[in-house]
Amino acid sequence: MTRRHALAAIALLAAALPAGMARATTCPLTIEANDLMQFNTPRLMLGADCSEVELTLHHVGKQPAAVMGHNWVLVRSGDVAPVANAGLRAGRAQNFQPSGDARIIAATPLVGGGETTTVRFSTAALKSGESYAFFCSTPGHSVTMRGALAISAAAGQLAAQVPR
Ligand SMILES: [Cu+2]
Repeated sequence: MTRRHALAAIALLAAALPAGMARATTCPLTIEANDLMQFNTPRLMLGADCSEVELTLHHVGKQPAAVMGHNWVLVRSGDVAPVANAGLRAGRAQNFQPSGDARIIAATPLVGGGETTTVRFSTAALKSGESYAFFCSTPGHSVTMRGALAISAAAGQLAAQVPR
């Protein structure tokens, strides 16, 4: 086979791969929480090509989890208040998250100052046109500790965070 033929064969193969066969793209997201009951960003952005997310929550404060514990919970925007209330009833032993609650798309456990936790989740459950929010479900914290998770319409865009 000549070089030109080989290149043509490769081009044909690439064209024959359906879009859905694209390899999995794991997008890292990082967010910080502090002792002042704040996240460091009100908005997290995902590229349209992210098939999986690896979110890392880093508590940059000094207070222990029992005093100033934070988590990161992802739900549809309208579910923040009801899931926060259900989390309150679930209690600290369950990281203030109702167990088996289908409204929770992804969540980390509680961490205290200096600790880091990571959660990996598929974006398959995320629909374009739907509005998603993240919050901390420690009682009272969602008042200030909440933000939006947006999915970019653009493919090929890397996950990014927008500073406050
Ligand atoms: Cu919190």
